[in-house]
Amino acid sequence: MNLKLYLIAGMFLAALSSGLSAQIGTGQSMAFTDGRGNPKAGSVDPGMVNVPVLQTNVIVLSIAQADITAIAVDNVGTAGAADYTALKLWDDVNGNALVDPGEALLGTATGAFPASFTLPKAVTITSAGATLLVTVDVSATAGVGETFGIRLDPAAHVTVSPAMQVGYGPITGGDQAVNPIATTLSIVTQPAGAVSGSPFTTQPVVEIQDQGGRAMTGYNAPVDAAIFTGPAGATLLGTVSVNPVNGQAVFTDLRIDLAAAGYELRFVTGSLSQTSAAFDVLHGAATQISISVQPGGAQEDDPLAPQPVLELYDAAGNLCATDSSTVVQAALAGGSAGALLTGTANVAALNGVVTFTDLSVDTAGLAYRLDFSGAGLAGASSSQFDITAGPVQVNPGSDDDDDDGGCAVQAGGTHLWLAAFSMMMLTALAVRLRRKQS
Ligand SMILES: [Ca+2]
Repeated sequence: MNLKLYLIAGMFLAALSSGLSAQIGTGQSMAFTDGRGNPKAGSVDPGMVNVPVLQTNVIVLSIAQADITAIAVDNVGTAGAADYTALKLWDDVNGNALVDPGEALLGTATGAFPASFTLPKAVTITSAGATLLVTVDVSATAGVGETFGIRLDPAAHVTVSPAMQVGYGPITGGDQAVNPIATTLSIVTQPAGAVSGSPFTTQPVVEIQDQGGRAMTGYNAPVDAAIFTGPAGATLLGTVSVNPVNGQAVFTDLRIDLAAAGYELRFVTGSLSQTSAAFDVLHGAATQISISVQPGGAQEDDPLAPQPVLELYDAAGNLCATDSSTVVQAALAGGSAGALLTGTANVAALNGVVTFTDLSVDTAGLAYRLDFSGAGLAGASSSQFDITAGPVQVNPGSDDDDDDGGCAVQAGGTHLWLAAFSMMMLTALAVRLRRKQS
């Protein structure tokens, strides 16, 4: 075996020394041409990887196959070798000049140019040809304006086995200039914790990003926020236009007045925009009382008809629809001096509605009203109502139906209570007497 190789090598050297080198590979050649998608000049961002810079079609003529054993490229951009973090050679199976899943990495290269790819194994090219793609990984510190460009000189930088003529070329890809462009508005913090009229507890943060997904730290055009989805009449309050710092617009005091579910915000800067995730705006604490049913007049000691019904609202005017805890107290005002309000005067809200059920006034009079109050609530007064006297029994011994001298008989009221109290006292007395006797 070895002897055979030495013989071949010897013949090769002999051929060279005898000036017959042109005969090597005679009739056998390998063609390198521009690929269909040889990348055109474009923009890249520091830190981008697998940026296509050169595509070439390779075809073997006159024999079935050959192996590329080494391939090297030249830098024709302005970027220094150190800015090429890596050069990679790919088998671009689908010929689209992009690295796609499943396409094989044939070799990598770094260092000074011409850069030689380390080919883990010889790349076999058949007579059907192949499409090779060279990509660069751009250093994160590559400067703006630097260009990355690669040239392949088949004659000078491609080594094939068996040795044969290679052409054509050189083949040069398009320069990829480092030129970060604002391509994406990304919401890095979604708005959350919204209560009507109060700044969101989690304020949104949006970032302007370049084609590599990195913050455009020099971008300073304002980012505007607006309601994208929400009920009619809702208003986004606070500082709705923010100038980015280091590529990020940090909102600080956004708030929405109307409580509703499923709001979305829209952020816009220049031609870029992004819509937030949906969020709800809850109502705030109850601060206002609205009387939805005014109390009506009645006969003394009879239930007011109708009974008052109240609704509780927050400072922004939202019905406090989930408030089932705030207690409202009703107090009697106006009318006859000394009149008493009876019934359940302290009532807790149920889903923001306070419904009184058994209020009554014990004394006839004109122009009564009810004053409503509660913790954190601005007070409210009802409209006026009158209380009429109950039926009066004709009793010559009395000229005053409010007299409690026992001459007048009234339905209900203090007289009945006094009668009941007297009965209780009498009973107690009787029990004590009976105990003493026994
Ligand atoms: Ca591809």
